[in-house]
Amino acid sequence: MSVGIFDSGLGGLTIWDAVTRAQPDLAVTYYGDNANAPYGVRTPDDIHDLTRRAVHDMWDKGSDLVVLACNTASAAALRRMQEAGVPDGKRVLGVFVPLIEALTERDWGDNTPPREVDVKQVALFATPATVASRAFQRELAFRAIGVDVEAQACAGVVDAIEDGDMILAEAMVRSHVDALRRKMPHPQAAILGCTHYPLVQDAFQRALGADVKVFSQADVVAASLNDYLSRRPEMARGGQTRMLTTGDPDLVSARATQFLRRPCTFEAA
Ligand code: DGN
Repeated sequence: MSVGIFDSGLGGLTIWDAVTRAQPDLAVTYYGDNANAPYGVRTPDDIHDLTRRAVHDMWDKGSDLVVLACNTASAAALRRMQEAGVPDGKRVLGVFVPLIEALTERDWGDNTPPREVDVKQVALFATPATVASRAFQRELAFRAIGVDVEAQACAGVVDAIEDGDMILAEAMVRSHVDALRRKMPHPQAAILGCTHYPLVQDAFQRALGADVKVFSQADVVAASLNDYLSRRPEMARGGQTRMLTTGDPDLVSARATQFLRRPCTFEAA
């Protein structure tokens, strides 16, 4: 069975890329719900229903462990799906907990009591939908982690990256960092809470300065998945690497190859 990586569209390919480079022998199924993308403009109920349907399809196709690479889907669907209960032997994970673990340098799965963390001022950069959901702050509060989070909704950055206009994307990053600094002048760490931002990570780091630790979701999720599978090897035995889409496979393959600058061949889901 392969490990599943789900995204509403192309963005999760940054995570797929980091995972497959970190673990070349791991079978990973990427699943893009391109027919229904983008999720960012949909209602939380709609995002939950679409995500739930796709995850069940991935479980049926042999990925017992599914990672929701999309922040928008994680924010709207993950906790609801976990609370509703997942079938025996199946798992669905999101992207916020690995980020929190990286930020606090500890594993939050063991219910040990909270402790003081060194980082106190955290900047969160994400899409307007993720910022509006406050899911990241909710997960921090759930674990009683006392850090100040200032969120900046980075309207336009995803579209500029998808259009391949990196000059515009980087200019937008600078302006969003300026806007964040007006609210929080001296963040100690920055979370890039969107699948697309690893592609402009250097621009974020330059705009924030070398003294701000930038957490890239792709690297963080790849490291966390590696750790998770080392403790549960049965979730990753066998299977094959493949890319599935609910959209038009030829169109999605061409756009994905351009987006990731790495050959991508999709099949119909
Ligand atoms: N995949 C989405 C995310 O990580 O927030 C970005 C794409 C979108 O929703 N427009």
